[in-house]
Amino acid sequence: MNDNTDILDNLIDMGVAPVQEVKTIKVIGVGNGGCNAVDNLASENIDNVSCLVCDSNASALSSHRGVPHRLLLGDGRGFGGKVERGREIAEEQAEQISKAMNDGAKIIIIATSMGGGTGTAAAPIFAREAKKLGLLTLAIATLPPSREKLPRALLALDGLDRLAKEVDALLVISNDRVEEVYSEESVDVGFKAADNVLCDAVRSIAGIIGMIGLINMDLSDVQTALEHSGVAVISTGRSCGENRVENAIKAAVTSPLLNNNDIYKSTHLLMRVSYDPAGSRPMQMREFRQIDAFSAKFGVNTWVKTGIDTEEGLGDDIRITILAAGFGLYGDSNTETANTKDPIDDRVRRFFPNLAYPLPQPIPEDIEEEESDEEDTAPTEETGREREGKSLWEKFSDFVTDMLKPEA
Ligand SMILES: Nc1nc2c(ncn2[C@@H]2O[C@H](COP(=O)(O)OP(=O)(O)OP(=O)(O)O)[C@@H](O)[C@H]2O)c(=O)[nH]1
Ligand SMILES: [Mg+2]
Repeated sequence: MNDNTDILDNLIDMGVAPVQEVKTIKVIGVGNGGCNAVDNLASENIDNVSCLVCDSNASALSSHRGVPHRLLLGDGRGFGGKVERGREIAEEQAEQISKAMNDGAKIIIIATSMGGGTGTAAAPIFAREAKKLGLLTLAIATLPPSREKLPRALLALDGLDRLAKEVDALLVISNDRVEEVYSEESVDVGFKAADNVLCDAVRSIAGIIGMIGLINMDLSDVQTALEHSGVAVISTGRSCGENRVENAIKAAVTSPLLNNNDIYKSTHLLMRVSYDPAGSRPMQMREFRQIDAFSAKFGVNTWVKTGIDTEEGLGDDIRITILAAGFGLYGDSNTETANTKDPIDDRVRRFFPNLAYPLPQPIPEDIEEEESDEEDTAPTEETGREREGKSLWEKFSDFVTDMLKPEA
């Protein structure tokens, strides 16, 4: 990674405002899954990055010894999946949340696992407060595995929606996918791979904003690319050999854990190309053609910037960092909702492919009674979901939402 200390020293010499120990990027873990990921990241000590962990479970929070900045939500006993309670407490502590982010950082990256009471509730509130401070705000969220069934899936999707509305850019990782891709590995390796999506994104952004090269990119480029951008892929690939540029790009964009099928619908694309001039194969002009081939897959109106820098130690490898943003969470080309008749159905199918569907029988009692008022409408897979404007799915969702409401 490039070190810009010299430049900062010069600024001081020139009498420009004194440079404080301000880190441009602040990564915040919210809830158990998010804190674990940030704990992993903190051990990497990436330049220009500070970390904060936030949880409602005091003992879990104190276990993250590698992260000195911690914020406890509530009384320390956890929210036990009660998202309404989580939201209430996080709102009460909104001022504290805001203060914790207001230390000169310019980019906030929130890591969280959707589906529990803490991350689902508090992550959108962190994002909202960060936006109020005028900070570029990203989130990386995992979704619960299908085995945790419908109530948690719906809770997670609702949380994801709330989060998507507050952040500039969002990366989504499905735990089902992690288990599928790493099915032959230990749990530790699988979860580390999921955490590595966060590490990779943070390293990539820190690398781009710190780069000093033949063609530079900086914080403003990252801001332009990610502001109000919807879903993003931020990743790095490295390769050697004949088609090393093409292969490095492939490695960066085909991360099996990201829902990045729609990457070519991006509105913004930043590419950082790094090579070692002292290696036996410094980058050749003709290798730009491999970058062109990738760029050609994007629409003609995509805003594209390519930065190039050199890095000792890469040898004959080329490393490519890709930041592609502006494609929608639900496959459309902007952030908001899917344009389908039954968005809940659509999202469950998209994000929880292993969840038994259509809904398992029997249907909860109160819904069954409502259904039985209608004549000759024994639910079939097709018709049962779309009656009276409110689908069975939505009714079930209402039922689950009521069930999850905290007792008065
Ligand atoms: N990938 C990954 N998923 C996790 C991890 N920890 C929990 N999860 C999943 O994330 C979802 C939310 O769980 P937690 O993060 O424990 O929930 P929380 O935000 O702490 O909320 P409460 O404990 O309910 O207050 C669950 O579906 C878990 O299966 C983790 O370290 N990595
Ligand atoms: Mg927890």
